[in-house]
Amino acid sequence: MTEKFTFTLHATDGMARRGTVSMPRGDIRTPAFMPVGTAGTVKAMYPGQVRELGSDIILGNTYHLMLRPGAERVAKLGGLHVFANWPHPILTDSGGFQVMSLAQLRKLDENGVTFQSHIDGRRYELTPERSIEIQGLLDSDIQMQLDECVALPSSEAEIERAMRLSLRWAERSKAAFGEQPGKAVFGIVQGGDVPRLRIASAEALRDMDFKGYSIGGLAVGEPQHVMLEILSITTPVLPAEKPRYLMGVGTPDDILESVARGVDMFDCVMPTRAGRHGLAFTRFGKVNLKNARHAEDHRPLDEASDCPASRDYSRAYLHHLFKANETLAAMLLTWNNLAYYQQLMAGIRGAIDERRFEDFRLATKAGWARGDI
Ligand code: PRF
Repeated sequence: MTEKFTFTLHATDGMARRGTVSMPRGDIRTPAFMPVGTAGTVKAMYPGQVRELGSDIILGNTYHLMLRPGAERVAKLGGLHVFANWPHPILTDSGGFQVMSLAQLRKLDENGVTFQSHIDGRRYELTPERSIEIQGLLDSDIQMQLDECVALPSSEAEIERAMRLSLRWAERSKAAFGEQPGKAVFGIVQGGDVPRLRIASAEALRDMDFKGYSIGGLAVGEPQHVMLEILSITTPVLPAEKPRYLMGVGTPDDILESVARGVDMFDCVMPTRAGRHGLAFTRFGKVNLKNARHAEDHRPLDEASDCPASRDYSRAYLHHLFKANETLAAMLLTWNNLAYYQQLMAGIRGAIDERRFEDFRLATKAGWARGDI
């Protein structure tokens, strides 16, 4: 822990990096997976449980929290860490991405984006300055610039327009954030699936000297190989001594392949959302507990796991809980999935430390390929 936001690289193995982000509220061991706590809660999990699984940081959303309960109210109640009983680091997304996927009657111009709440239809405006103000009211440790993410496929002209706008918003976000030694605002690389635009975006952000860099605009409709090719050309442009965060990614395989291309931080609703819908992640791949073939299966998801959810409940029981629509179904599978994701990250970090990441990558993929035994 330090007074200032710092990033230390401990080891590299190929492009894979092992590091620590240090800040006043704690250290983040990288490569890191950040569970998504959209509305101030990692759904179906107690904060203490999320921590115990090895999460050093969770994510919160400007968009959801500004609508309900409101950023000023969270500030009055002591900030998001106090409000949500999570005293460790919190990263917040800036809101633009969620506005584009959730809000109604959106209007985007040079100044920012105006929209109607998906909850009560009220009108709001989000500018780069207001997004940073809200993230400050939440007391977020790692804040994101406001950006525009276009879905793929999109035309090159549209991708370039959004990327250039995001660069102008990066300048404004950084100016609004000012100097806050224990916190950071990250610039977000955009540029879709166009290599020259990705490189231009990463170079321009690099020259603005952010404390860390996000890679946005991926996992938005393109095939995995395209995402990985874009990562391979983007990370070499970013400064080696700053952390790199791939936004909204992904599956265990996406994470393994992105670490191999130099990414340090990840967040995704995959383990939590899939858990609520009956999908379990294990060392042997995915298991859909809603499937009738589990109705009389005595075996737990993984008898060798040290997570009670993975070890102490039969697949038959989990299947029953989903069929009966029981709350415990979502709780147990979310727990199993976050435990699996954090075990994967710990495995990745150990392998990079010992310079055996490539063996680890291949062995992990071989485990998934064995299928649901
Ligand atoms: N920008 C922001 N948040 C995001 C994304 C982005 O491009 C993505 C894309 N995968 C997820 N979350 N601000």
